[in-house]
Amino acid sequence: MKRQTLKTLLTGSALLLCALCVFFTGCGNIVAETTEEKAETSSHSDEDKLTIGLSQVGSESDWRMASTDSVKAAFSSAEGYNLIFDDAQQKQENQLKAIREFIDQGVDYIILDPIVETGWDSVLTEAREAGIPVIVYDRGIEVDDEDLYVCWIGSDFKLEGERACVWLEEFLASRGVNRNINIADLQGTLGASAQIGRSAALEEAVTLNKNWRIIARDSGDFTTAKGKEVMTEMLNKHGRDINVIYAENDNMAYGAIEALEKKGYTAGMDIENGEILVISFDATHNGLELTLDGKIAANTECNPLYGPRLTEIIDTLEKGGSVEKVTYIDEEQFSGISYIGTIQVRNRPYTVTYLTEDLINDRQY
Ligand code: GZL
Repeated sequence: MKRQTLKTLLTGSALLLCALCVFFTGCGNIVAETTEEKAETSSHSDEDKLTIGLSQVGSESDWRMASTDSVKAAFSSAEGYNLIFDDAQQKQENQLKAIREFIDQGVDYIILDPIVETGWDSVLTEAREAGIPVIVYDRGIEVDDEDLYVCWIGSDFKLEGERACVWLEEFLASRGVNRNINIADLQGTLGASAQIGRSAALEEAVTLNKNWRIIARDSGDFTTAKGKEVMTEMLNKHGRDINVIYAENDNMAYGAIEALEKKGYTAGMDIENGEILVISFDATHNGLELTLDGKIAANTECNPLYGPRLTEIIDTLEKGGSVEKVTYIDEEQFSGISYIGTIQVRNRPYTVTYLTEDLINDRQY
């Protein structure tokens, strides 16, 4: 029997059974709610739902997709929100346009993940004049008047970079590596606070380690494709002179590893025997799988799960409470080797978690 005919027969029986239930129990209307409809049905009427305008950077990376999933789940209709979500496709002009549309629509709150730090003063002034509070998350902004936004919650990107570099120092010392460390820096989107912080940490580490040099630096825009393209150009120019790749996010690390393996090089930790050591950020699922395999030597987490953090901020504001102007989130660091368990950064210990498959599978993203 064709699958479709069988399905039709089963559906008809199910409806007949429902009709009989209604007849005998006299219960209300048959509301054949699909799972999705059930999910959309909320105890909140539309009027008392908060309308949130959220401007997202884009969909450039695994991290970004996890971030989007988190905010969409937290601000769902079932949770009592009307979410207007805009994907700016990594263009600031799209974010500016979206924010102005949110203002025109009279949303209750604007939430912004700013692709770059600057260029927000005018549009945030318009939001303030419209009486709409702005919450900034993940990446940071630089504005003349800090009162243009209620608060910022995000990562300390320079600390992430310092943790990555101190781990590298510890690793090289543990292996007795004294040769020149020639680093290819795959930068994120230029002007993004994640790029600014991670790049600054590397520059600082190079001044502190006399045998470290940045011999190649270019932006891979946080994407796999651009990371591969830029890494290919770097390898064409520098070849095996490069012995460390500092990828400022996992997707560029994926691209870089593809590029070096295509040239017959090996991503690994045995620098003394020609392997190229890759440092990465984000600690996404695929990034941690590569870290477990040793293709990424150390991966510093940048946690994307902002949904619950943002609803908590809005809940506090709605109750007339006050929130911290600046909140840094706690983050972890991972490696596939077990013998560097703690590092000292900014005069305090930070744990480096030894990765296992179970640990990776237990994570939320
Ligand atoms: C950092 C975040 C960065 C990630 C990238 O918080 O903004 O943007 O590190 C993402 O993966 O594209």
